[in-house]
Amino acid sequence: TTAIPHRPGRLPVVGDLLGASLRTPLQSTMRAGAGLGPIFTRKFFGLEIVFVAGIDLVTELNDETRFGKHVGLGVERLRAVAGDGLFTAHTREPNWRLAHDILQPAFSAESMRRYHSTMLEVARELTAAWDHATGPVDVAADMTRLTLETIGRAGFGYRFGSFERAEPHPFVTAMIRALRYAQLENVKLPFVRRALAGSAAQNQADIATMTNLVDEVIEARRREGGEARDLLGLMLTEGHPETGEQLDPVNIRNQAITFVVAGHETTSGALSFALYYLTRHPELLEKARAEVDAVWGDREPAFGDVAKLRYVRRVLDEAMRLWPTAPGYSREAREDLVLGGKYPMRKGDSVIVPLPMLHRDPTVWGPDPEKFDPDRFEPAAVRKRPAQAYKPFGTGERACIGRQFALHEAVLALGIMVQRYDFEADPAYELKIAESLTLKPSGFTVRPRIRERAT
Ligand code: MNH
Repeated sequence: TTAIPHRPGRLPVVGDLLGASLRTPLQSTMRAGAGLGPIFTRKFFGLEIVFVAGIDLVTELNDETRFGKHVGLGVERLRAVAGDGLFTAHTREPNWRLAHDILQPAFSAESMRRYHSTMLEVARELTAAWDHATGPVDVAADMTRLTLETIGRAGFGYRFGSFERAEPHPFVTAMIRALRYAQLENVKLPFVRRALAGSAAQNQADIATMTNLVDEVIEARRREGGEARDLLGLMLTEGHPETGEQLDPVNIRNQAITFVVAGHETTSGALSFALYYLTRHPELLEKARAEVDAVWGDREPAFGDVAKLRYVRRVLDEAMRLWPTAPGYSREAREDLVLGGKYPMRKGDSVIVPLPMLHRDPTVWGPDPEKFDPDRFEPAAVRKRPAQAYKPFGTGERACIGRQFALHEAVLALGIMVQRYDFEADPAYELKIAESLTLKPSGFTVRPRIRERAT
């Protein structure tokens, strides 16, 4: 057995706590792991966490016969919010497969086709707001308006009214705080935790805000009935394709919270990073715009026009390479085994894959992994890379169920923004990334100005 490297200067009792940034655990991990190679550990009090960031070891971890999803760290903490909803469920809980099989049809090609007009309607609300913007707009806040409205309407037939509000919807405020609270699960010092994450009472109130809202949404649908085959419709009426078993009311509430949160938070960040990189690289913005002009012209895209924006898609892929907005996942050993021929693991032992580090592995991405270059996602380049090199949507049977939804929505929205506006960004802005389990650029603003030809 081989010792796993860690930063020098590990202290008794507190371990690697000094120098760790509790507000930004992912970025803290990236700094701690720099130069340590494909596997390293960090220790906080009695807890030692193993991180795996190199392609060969991650390829092993993604082998579903030897490893599976581990519900650990922040995700375990989120069970207070989302219970046995799809994201936080243990694979062994019967409700995971039941809900997975019932909800899968909501993400079929046929369903995506139905969401298109809703996605377009919400994008129009964004452009209506931006057309009249008198000053800089906060990109992450507006992308959150867009994605929250989209999942609300497409999944639940519910309008949050995000574009009519000056402040974020109370659900979002409660959610961000609840996610931060969960993120600080491993902070053992109660006063530090409280200072950073708020009190347990506040957390209970935030969970209640979220639960009450989804209860209201579910109640309204039960009252009004209707034939909608959206997520909520499937949850309330559909049985398992083989057994006919239906979801129970508590699980439906857990799924509703799960989908409202998972269905908007990460897509919002991905769009925000993509726009950030486009404003930093005017020549790439021009290239994206030339594509949109050629493929869409001045028209609104039909469903089939969205997937034709190959370059816009690569911009998003590359943004999610550098800053995958769900920045990691955990894997656990299905049995006693040896990882990489060197590191013994007992059944149930787990490790974390910090995706921004995997996505910068120099053996895969070359000598300048920090460079933003959408051409890395040209089909010929993708074919040359190992299959497990790029995992922004996770891996295996527990990978993201909403991937197609997110990509259709994001390509559509980015296409429309590029089609309609020139962007003036503050050249002095330096990328600052806020973490609340997911990643978002913080304080990034642009002034959108309608292009001459788009009026
Ligand atoms: Mn999504 C799981 C990333 C958009 C609903 N999602 C995951 C995982 C990653 C992920 C990574 C796996 C986590 C793990 O292994 O612990 N998701 C994303 C990203 C985007 C995204 C980067 C946007 C960009 N996700 C969406 C959207 C929805 C959604 C949109 C819903 C409409 N995601 C889920 C659900 C799961 C999940 C539900 C859990 C699936 C399961 O375990 O069965």
